[in-house]
Amino acid sequence: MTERTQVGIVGAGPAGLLLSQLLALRGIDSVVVEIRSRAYCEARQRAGLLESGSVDLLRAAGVGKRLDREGLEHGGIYLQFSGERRHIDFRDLAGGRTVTIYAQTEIVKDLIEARTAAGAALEFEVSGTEIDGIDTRRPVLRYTAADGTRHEVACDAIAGCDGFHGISRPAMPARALTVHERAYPYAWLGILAGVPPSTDELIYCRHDTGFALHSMRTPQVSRLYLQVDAGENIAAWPDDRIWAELQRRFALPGWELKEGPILEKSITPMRSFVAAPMRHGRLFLAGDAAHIVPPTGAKGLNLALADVAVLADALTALVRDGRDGPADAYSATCLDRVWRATHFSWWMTSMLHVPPSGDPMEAQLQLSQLRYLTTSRAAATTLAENYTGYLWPRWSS
Ligand code: RFL
Ligand code: PHB
Repeated sequence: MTERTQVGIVGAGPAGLLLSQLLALRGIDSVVVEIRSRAYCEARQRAGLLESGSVDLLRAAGVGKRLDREGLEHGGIYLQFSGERRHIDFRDLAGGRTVTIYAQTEIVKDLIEARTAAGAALEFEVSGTEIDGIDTRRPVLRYTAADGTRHEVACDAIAGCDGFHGISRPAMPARALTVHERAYPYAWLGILAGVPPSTDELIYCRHDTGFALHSMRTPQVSRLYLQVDAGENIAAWPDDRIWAELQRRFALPGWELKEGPILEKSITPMRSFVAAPMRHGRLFLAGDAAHIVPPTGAKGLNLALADVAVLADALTALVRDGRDGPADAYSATCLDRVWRATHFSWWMTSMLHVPPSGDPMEAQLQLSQLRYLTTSRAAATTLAENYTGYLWPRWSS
């Protein structure tokens, strides 16, 4: 079956769904194809923290209603180390800017609902996704739909929003791409717990036995993470061991970590990865398809959404107005912000995690940096400015 659309989009994660929504606001049609089921996409536990630029963009995209009602606005974070917990006040340090807790699962649900209500072409459970002709003005997206029919869609451009393990990045000629990569010698064990958060704002904790993070999803559900060894097996972590380790790392006189049923647990490896350029011919990469950061800076989802704001403008100019300039600038515009976030995420990660070597020199350097951050306004401002979002692209609908 041969069809026609303006933009073919691979992947219905936050990047692909938001791109389809923003393009629709500009009157540009798209086809989104996704290998997983709708239920799987809506349940996959991932990010939870939005920069204010992400919140503004989702509102402008027309999917801000539930976010405004249910999102939890935070004006800072806590840094815990050497048995002390110190607050970093973003409102004061970053010109009133804040961050918002609203789960990626909820953003994906809101976007799928909006796209579906608009009658968009959104195909779940596809297989055999292929991209062809990216060096021409009429690239082709092929896939087999859930009902077994093979589709061929002629496009003006294709957006690869299919995450780190997708097919889009490998569809670019290897010689055209430069890859920068770093693997970290630890991983995160994350849990979702059916217990009200024990804190009003996130706690990033450096402990001699490893990093821990107390985040949340709702006033009833907590999200917590523990540094574990790279390659660790989840079977080695029964619930009581997880809580015992969380209790040990977060311990503070006069404060209690409340425990509850563990609803979900998983281990995530940590890596930094940047592939450049983010465009070849008529194929454009956005989000995790082009770059990965370790989660310590809470940047992955925010980078994906910001890429899409730039890409929606670039594609509007290219396919609707016949102007090449913004598409030509797309990769460089995004990579500036991507490298800032890559540095920030590496810096937060290196400052808070205990290397397997247990190097005492490293420990002293980390503690000195943490004391500096919590005593110098200049140092704290650097953290606040990056954490709340630096270099946000402008979006106007
Ligand atoms: P996604 O979400 O991976 O979506 C890609 C989609 O493409 C589909 N796909 C294909 N579809 C069709 N054909 C193919 N051949 C396909 N191959 C793949 C996939 O099924 C999927 O649905 O990428 P996207 O949209 O770029 O979004 C990126 C974010 O998901 C990611 O960066 C964040 O979750 C990272 N992240 C965090 N980011 C933040 O900004 N703040 C956080 O607090 C935060 N916490 C986290 C995180 C990631 C984590 N994990 C599990 C990696 C915490 C964790 C634990
Ligand atoms: C989360 O809530 O999942 C979360 C928050 C902050 C991070 C990473 C993950 O740095």
